[in-house]
Amino acid sequence: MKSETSKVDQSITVNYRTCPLCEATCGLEIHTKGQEVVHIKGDKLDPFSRGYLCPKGYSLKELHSDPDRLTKPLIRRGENWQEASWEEAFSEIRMKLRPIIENDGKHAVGVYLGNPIVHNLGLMLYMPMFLRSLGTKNIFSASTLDQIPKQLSSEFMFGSDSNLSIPDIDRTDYLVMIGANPLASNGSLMTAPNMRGRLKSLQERGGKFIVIDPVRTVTAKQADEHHFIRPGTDALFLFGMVHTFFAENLVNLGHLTDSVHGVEDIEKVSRDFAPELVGPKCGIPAETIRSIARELATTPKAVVYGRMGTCTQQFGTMNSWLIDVINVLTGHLDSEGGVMFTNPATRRTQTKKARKPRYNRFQSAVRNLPEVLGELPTSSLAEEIESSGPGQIKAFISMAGNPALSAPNSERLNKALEKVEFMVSLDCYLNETTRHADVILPAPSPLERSHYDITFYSLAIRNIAHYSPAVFDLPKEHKDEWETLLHLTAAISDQEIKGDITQTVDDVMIKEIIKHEAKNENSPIYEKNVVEVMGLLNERRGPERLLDFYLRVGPYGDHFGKNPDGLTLAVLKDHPHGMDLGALQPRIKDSLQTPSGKIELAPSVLIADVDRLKETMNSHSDHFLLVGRRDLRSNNSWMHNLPVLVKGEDRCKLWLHPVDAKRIKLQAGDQALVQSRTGQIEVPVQITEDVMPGIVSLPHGWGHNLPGIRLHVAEQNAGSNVNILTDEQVIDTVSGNAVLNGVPVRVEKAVDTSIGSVTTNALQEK
Ligand SMILES: Nc1nc2c(c(=O)[nH]1)N[C@H]1C(S)=C(S)[C@@H](COP(=O)(O)OP(=O)(O)OC[C@H]3O[C@@H](n4cnc5c(=O)[nH]c(N)nc54)[C@H](O)[C@@H]3O)O[C@H]1N2
Ligand SMILES: Nc1nc2c(c(=O)[nH]1)N[C@H]1C(S)=C(S)[C@@H](COP(=O)(O)OP(=O)(O)OC[C@H]3O[C@@H](n4cnc5c(=O)[nH]c(N)nc54)[C@H](O)[C@@H]3O)O[C@H]1N2
Ligand code: SF4
Ligand SMILES: [Mo]
Repeated sequence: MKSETSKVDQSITVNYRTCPLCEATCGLEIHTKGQEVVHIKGDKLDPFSRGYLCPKGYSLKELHSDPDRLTKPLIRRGENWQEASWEEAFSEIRMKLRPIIENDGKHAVGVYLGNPIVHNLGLMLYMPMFLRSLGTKNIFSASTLDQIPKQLSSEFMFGSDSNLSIPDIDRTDYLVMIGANPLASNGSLMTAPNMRGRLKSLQERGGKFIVIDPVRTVTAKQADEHHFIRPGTDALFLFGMVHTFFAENLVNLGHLTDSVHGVEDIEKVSRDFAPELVGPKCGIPAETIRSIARELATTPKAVVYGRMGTCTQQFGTMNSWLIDVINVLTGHLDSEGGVMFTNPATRRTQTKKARKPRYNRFQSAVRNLPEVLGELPTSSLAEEIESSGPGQIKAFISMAGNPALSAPNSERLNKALEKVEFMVSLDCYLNETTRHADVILPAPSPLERSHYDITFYSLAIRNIAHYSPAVFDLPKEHKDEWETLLHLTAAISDQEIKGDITQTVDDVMIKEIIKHEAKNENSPIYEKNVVEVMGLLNERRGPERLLDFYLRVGPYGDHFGKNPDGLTLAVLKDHPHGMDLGALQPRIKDSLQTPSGKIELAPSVLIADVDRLKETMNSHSDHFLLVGRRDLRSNNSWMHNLPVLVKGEDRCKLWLHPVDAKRIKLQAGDQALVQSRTGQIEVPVQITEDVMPGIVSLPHGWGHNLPGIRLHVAEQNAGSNVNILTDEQVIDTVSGNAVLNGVPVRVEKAVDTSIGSVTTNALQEK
């Protein structure tokens, strides 16, 4: 699987490859010499990123050569880790997992799926089969620490969570950005490299963008307007705008007039939220709310976009819903410069069969929380491990996830993970989560696997397709993760599977997928013979064959001969810098999958939730409210072991407004003791007017000071884990999503500053 290359000099090979680290999908130009990376820069010929990259793109060099990165399976033997062969590791897993499944049933196995899965072609393509064969309802993921509210509101409104509305930022003239900081995060649910450049272009063409955030972020500083908002009050702000549309006769569905259900219901519920009433609660003057609403309604190309900050709070689903309600009421949904639906190259043809929302089909055992899109809230993971009784999780599999740092009340989760009878991790590090495992299966370096951003091209602001071959051959003794998933599938199976698993199971799986597709009367291969299609596919196994299949039946595909000039994997390989398939086009009629065939503007579950908003409207608290913070050189919890990303000043600091600092007698550099219902940490203070008074901010993903980890660089600069403070009991009750922002905390000067940044709870553990 050597990459397409062009020779610059005798010894250097130039490889073109999409960066798999964040949602921006930048094209990289990677210079290698033998098995070493010499240099990484942005690929100027990539039609999407045009040479842009951030410091993390460059860090792939250090990630590839990180001596702490695992390359061999590890099996726990008493207190020690033993390197093992893959055969030993899989047979250990089978020996320990099968009895648990046989005695306690399939739901006794819990799974946690982490964020890097969506950046990994093999894991994305092979995970559904693995989860189906496991059959557990105890599936948890980073989605319920992040965007599931948006997925759920889209499932209700548009009939599917694959219909996420994406802001058309290259063509809009007016952007209201709520709870997002793309200049640090590089954008989310809005795949677009070089956000700084794109936002600048928006301004240069006479447009305007407004940021609504309790922090004056780097993005807010570039914006035309920034308004501080009190954390957790976005739904009031959004309802204030909806109210204004109706009160001032600004509703204009435009081209959507015949496609919307429930406008009257929205009008009715919005009556109680006049800007004059909600303004003081969210800290934004009524007149500002009205004027933003007016500008949104009267600018032909305008859009509201909300992200992390709007999802990870108690009204996450309501916010996600109201954002799309506003885009619909102003006629900006499915319209150029508004929010649009993508048409990715691997999009599956819909069966046109409308289905009910995938919601609340089962509940969690302890708190009875509703299932959302096949999974349960990660905020309930610890209790599902702790509480004995039917459905208790006894065995646990973590895949590309670090919930021991990423999930709320991580102290409780760490204790719970100690209790599971048997745990397997698929990961590249021995870290805060995988230290609890009994078997760790190593993931290859990102440069040793091929790549195609199946997820992010479905969230991109243009239709893009870019296939990257592996930069380095995978060493023989290693396994790519799709192979590992096939072996794991075999390991949990009730019958022992003999022979070459990566051949046999892979063939069975793809046959099933083709058979299913051939039954869909809207598919270009409807009623086609499965064996014939198999014969026409790329002769490779694994992700390449499956990707080729999806590309060929997709909207631009060759449709196995019906559209001979169409897309195949071979065509993509002839475009090493990637292909731009054009700007987003209106496609609502083709996208909607609701039973009514219309946009459901007022889903009953969401309308019913409005009472909860009213109940909290007058609540007061004398606590500080803690919000999160991302930094360009971070990637959640797992890249702090790379010197290029952690050198320089300590970034795990508590931001505090000068007025507050004076009041509680804290000075820059002091250690603050921060306490919440769930725990306490000590962190150094940074005083800044960039946070709203009453608000404090801390980044997540730090706290690399736990015993048993193997992260030699990260340990030097451990920082404190903010999720010791976040509360697993406080959730968005509709989606079960974690509340990671607006967490009530007390802040005071730490008594003993000699403790440094070590968390007090971690000290107890040591
Ligand atoms: N450098 C870097 N990039 C990343 C990541 C990373 O860790 N580091 N993580 C990746 C991941 S997994 C994701 S999901 C994306 C997230 O990408 P973004 O959504 O852009 O995430 P953040 O930068 O956390 O921005 C969230 C903003 O919400 C604000 N906020 C907090 N509470 C509230 C509130 O109640 N209301 C409002 N209106 N705002 C609020 C915060 O102050 C913050 O500025 O980033 C991705 N990219
Ligand atoms: N307080 C607070 N908490 C947060 C957030 C916040 O803003 N504030 N953000 C939340 C968000 S948006 C998210 S998405 C979650 C992320 O939560 P998680 O997904 O649980 O955490 P990550 O830090 O992304 O951990 C990724 C894990 O995958 C491993 N890994 C990396 N690459 C690969 C690979 O290719 N294969 C395999 N098998 N493993 C790999 C890493 O070593 C690491 O163990 O965190 C959430 N937690
Ligand atoms: S912005 Fe994201 S995709 Fe681009 S180089 Fe940085 S981490 Fe990679
Ligand atoms: Mo995320």
